[in-house]
Amino acid sequence: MLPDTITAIATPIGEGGMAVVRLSGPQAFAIAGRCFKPAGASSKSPADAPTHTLHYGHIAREGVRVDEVMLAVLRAPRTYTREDTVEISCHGGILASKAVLEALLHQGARLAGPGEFTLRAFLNGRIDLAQAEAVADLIHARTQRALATAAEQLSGALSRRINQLRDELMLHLAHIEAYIDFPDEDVHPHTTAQICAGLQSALDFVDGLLARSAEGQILRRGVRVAILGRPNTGKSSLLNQLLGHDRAIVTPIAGTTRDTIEETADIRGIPVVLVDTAGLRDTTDAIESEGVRRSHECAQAADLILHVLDAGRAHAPADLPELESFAHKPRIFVCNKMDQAAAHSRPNLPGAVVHTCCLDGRGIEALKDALRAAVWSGSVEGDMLPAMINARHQDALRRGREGVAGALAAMDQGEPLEIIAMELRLATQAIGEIVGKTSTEDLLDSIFSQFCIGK
Ligand SMILES: Nc1nc2c(ncn2[C@@H]2O[C@H](COP(=O)(O)OP(=O)(O)OP(=O)(O)O)[C@@H](O)[C@H]2O)c(=O)[nH]1
Ligand SMILES: [Mg+2]
Repeated sequence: MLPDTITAIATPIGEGGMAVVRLSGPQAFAIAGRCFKPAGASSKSPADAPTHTLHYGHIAREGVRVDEVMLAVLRAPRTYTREDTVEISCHGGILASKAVLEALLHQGARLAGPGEFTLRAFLNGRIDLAQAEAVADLIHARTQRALATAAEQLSGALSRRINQLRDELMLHLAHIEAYIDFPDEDVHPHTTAQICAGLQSALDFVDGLLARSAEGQILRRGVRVAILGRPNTGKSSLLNQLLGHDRAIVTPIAGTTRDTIEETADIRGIPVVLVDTAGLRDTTDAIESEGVRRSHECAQAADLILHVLDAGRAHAPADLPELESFAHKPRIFVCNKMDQAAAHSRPNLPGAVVHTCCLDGRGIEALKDALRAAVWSGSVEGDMLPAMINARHQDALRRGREGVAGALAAMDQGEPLEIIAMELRLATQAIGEIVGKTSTEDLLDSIFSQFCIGK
């Protein structure tokens, strides 16, 4: 149990119907009791209230009524932090919730730091580190898929598999250490074969998780997709089609779009930041040429390029420099205006091609599929566990993999058992870091400082 009692406004700052102020720690009921005046027929003071009950009343500070509230009493250990917790639902709006918060601070609570409630949940053993990270992923999720994956991870899906892996590695390690303790005994070939098979399957499992790490990054950060091409090919029309509403101005005049336009869309569960750009051409117009410069800049920053071509026009020599200048990026060629009578097919495009018509939306669904296929790693199988593998997990998995591979190689080459044991110890330690079996204060700081206050 941590000594002090922390409090924070858990809802976003701003005007709203309601706000929630949270209070957690050993003094939660005493502090809340000094501020709360029960008013309902069955409302009680927090210290006398049964757990998981709701009470109507007022928050007062130095005898002055501050707000009319509903107060929830949640007794340890069945709470978010595993500590005694009070949640006060007060009126929304910056001042009302702040007044309630100040009343609690005045009675001896301390203002919580970012993520401190979740940190306590971790320190008190309710969730592990991978689950704590999933809380942040869940809050920041921008698509249904990201949300579902984070929820799965929060429920412990990844942690269970990681713990299982760690247990298996420890078991192999224990076996080997037993042989080290009895140097006269030779390792039975059957045991060696068993350990090798076990380590190999551990390796496969880690590789499977590492293969999903790109997915985690995509779900967390999204992908940047630049829509590029010659003027008037239908880039802005394409943006509007992908968004499902008329965001950008569309006209038959070449050079309509000057500034870049950025919008986020949920495409097949992936958060995609679409950037519409000015049509690429040589121009003497100062504004347009600045637009063209920005288009090139967008191409540089993008993860993927949608290169829009006018299917109604034959391949123009002017297209060539652009075809080459984006060749280093993953790209999809969008042959737009497929409805035009003179529509040409472009057989020699160096990459995936999708034909679209932005007037009636033909080909847009196929384009969404192509987009998903281009950014989602092909190596991932559908029935594998969904996981938000982040950079920290990735690093730990890589080190774990190195240890397991090292142990396997050492066994293969008949190296002393001590070497194998050392490699396995490194591996179990690295794998344990993912769920926080081994963690440092710096690491906890860096993880929880990314949370919002009140979580
Ligand atoms: N026939 C036909 N016309 C289209 C299609 N898509 C767009 N257009 C028309 O083409 C013209 C140019 O469309 P925009 O979306 O403004 O083209 P853009 O590439 O953004 O042009 P700039 O911003 O000038 O570079 C408009 O008149 C659109 O209505 C299509 O699939 N078929
Ligand atoms: Mg445009």
